[in-house]
Amino acid sequence: VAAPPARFNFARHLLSANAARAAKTALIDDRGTLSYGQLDEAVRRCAGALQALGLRREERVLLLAHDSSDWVVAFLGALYAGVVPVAVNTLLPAKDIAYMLGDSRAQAAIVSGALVPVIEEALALRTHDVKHLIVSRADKLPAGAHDFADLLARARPADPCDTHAEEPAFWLYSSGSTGAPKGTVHTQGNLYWTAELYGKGVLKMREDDVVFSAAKLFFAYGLGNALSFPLSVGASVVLMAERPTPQACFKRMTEHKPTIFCGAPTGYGGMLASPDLPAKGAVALRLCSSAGEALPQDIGERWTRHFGVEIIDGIGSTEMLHIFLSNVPGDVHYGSTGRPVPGYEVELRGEDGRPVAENADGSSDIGDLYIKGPSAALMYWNNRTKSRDTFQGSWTKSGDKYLRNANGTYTYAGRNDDMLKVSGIYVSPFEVEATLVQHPAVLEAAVIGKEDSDGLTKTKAYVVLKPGQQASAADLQGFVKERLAPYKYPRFIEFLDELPKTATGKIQRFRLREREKA
Ligand code: 3SK
Repeated sequence: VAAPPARFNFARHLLSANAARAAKTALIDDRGTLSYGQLDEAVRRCAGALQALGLRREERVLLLAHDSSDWVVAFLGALYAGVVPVAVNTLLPAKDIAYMLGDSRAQAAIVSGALVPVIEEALALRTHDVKHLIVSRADKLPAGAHDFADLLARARPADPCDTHAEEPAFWLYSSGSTGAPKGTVHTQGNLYWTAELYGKGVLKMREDDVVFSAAKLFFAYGLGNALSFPLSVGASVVLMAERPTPQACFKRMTEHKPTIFCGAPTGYGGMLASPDLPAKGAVALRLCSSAGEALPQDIGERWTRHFGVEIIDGIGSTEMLHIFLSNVPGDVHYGSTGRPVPGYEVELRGEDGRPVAENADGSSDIGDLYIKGPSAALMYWNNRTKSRDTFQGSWTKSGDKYLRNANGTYTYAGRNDDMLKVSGIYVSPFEVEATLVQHPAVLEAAVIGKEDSDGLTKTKAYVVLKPGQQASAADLQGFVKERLAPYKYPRFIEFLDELPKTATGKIQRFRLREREKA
């Protein structure tokens, strides 16, 4: 794959790649469709509108919005203008959004109408630099805010900013087991590399595809699936604002007949368990993709039996922008994550930092996964220590443990920190514990991962109540849901008289994990 030229603007690259497809449908969302011609006009107007508001190259704009064509226009419009969109998770509570506004020093925020209460709460929580609130699809516009559609209608289409392929283009926030979320700074060129290497190279996405991703655009996985990959080949994209419940996904699969569906293992498991699972003949799938957590073999096999299509399981990261280790169509090994994506190298390193030994049959021991490839982020914003730990020269540390099988495929062997992946999203057990102990009845708590019957990880909290205090599991689950993003609440709660601890008082989570397995 040829490298992008030194002066490269990804939004301009997409618009010119699709210049001859003006009449073709680019985006289908809950309100209607946008053709490639309309997308071109809207992106250039959005860039003009941001510039007219005074946003300058490299300044940040927060993007807190449900999936829709406005999300795509806002993201590409900012890139086109050289303004840096900071795409954030719509499930986060106001305190997390307030942190991201402060950390990024965003000068403007583009927000879905339904999320106005969250941004208003976030803006009131701490000092920020936001000078313009732009609302997409508002029923009622807050005082002083701009309506996204009106702003674009009044704007003059801009010329593209002559950005460098390697200049900061957009951010995504990545979470760790401790500390604040980290603003992961990606370049214009990184979107190109992932679209070429994975979208075209592995998934073989093509112009006649209709692509639907249950993973939202604010996740690196969804951003590739539903924006940079399909628009790089002139395909059509189905966007859905609501939560990806089985019913919501089935509705899009049967109405819009996507040929490619992208989801996470929990979603596949939920759909297979649903009584409403459509028949093979009611959908038009040719390929499915999975990431977020390792796909259990049984889920992959049952899906293929039912629909007659493969699920291409891979692993990526926010830091590498998309998938770097993957199965490929026609060569799927369920239960493994496949081989390195051409264009990337992976290395398994032992505790001494050196590559793990290779056995005579080509297999290896478990090691820490490192990746080398052209789509690595530049750094974590404002965090030199964690940047240095993760981005080590041309190698990026993933935080996952893997082993290599004799046939060259790789198999997931857990994390090397305490993070849990629940429904494909990272959850820090420490954050859930710290929230549980704020409940007046809770003395202490320890959170671990517990596999459900599909082999998927869910959070389980062990809780010790204060003497004489009462609280039910439902009380505690509700308490966590009110304070953290809803997916972080513990699905299981068990009450104990005391937690297992070391002589120095440290909680022994491994004992709780053993107890779970027993
Ligand atoms: O979780 C993953 O495997 C993943 C895949 C693509 C992009 C980003 C991520 C975190």
